[in-house]
Amino acid sequence: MEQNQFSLEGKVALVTGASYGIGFALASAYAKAGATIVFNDIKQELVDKGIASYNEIGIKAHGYVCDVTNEDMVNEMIAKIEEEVGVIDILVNNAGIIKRIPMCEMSAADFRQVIDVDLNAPFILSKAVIPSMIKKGHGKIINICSMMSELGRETVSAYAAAKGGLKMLTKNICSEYGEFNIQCNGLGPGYIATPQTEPLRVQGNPFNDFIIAKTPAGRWGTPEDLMGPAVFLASDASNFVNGQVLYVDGGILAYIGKQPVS
Ligand code: NAP
Ligand code: GCO
Repeated sequence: MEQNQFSLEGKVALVTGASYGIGFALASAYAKAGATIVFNDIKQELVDKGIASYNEIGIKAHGYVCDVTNEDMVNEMIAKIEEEVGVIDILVNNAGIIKRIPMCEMSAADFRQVIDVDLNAPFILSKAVIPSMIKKGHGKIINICSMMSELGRETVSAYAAAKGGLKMLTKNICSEYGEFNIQCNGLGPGYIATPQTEPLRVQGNPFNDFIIAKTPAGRWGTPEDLMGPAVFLASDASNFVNGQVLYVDGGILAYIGKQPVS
């Protein structure tokens, strides 16, 4: 076994949408494992806020303003990163949105916007980094999937369609580029306490109790729960793991749910 095959020393990691939330936690884990951190966000003020947050925990992060759905902006950002920081070894397609609307009340524009950020953008980002990964002889692409890559629920039709598609994009990148020593895997968080799920966790929302009853761990996950699995997928320790989705869900996908007390 290689010396410390979990080390990311000398690697450049781009985590999209990582000013806060899950992306921030993953980028912080990568920095602690030795990687140089690059992230983007849609607004300069969020990039500045993100850089300050990374600085607070002793991480010098490189931040770029980029809307991941805009292919020209993405290509410009990747070129700038390669010039200013280095070729990207690890790409985490983390940026994502959700719109919780009953399907028959959802506009096609809203549906398209979710697909654009959660599925089209990972395609755009992956297409932008793969050629340099091939030249370099290795690469890691990690797509942030979801319980909704496997399950549906009311009001999240666009999100589930996107995250289900993202699971299949993951398998396809594995199939098409595995021969170039590029590993593309999904990381599937369960229900995690971040700004995205805040509306579900507010006091008195029955969904909060539902998730706790549905999770063998009996709690919401935290971004910190994802850090170790994310380092594994970004490191040499997973060089023969490809096209998989690693679910970090406290057991939700395996469990029918706590029996109601009669
Ligand atoms: P979050 O708190 O809402 O953060 C999402 C991040 O993505 C924000 O920084 C946001 O920036 C950025 N973003 C959104 N649209 C963007 C765009 N077009 N271009 C660039 N950046 C964009 O979400 P989170 O909970 O950390 O989730 C991160 C990822 O994990 C998402 O893909 C989500 O689907 C997935 N996930 C979350 C959970 C969960 O329970 N929280 C579970 C499974 C999977 P702005 O603030 O500028 O919008
Ligand atoms: C929802 C939640 C979920 C989580 C996550 C679960 O409304 O059901 O937002 O979609 O964000 O994706 O893995």
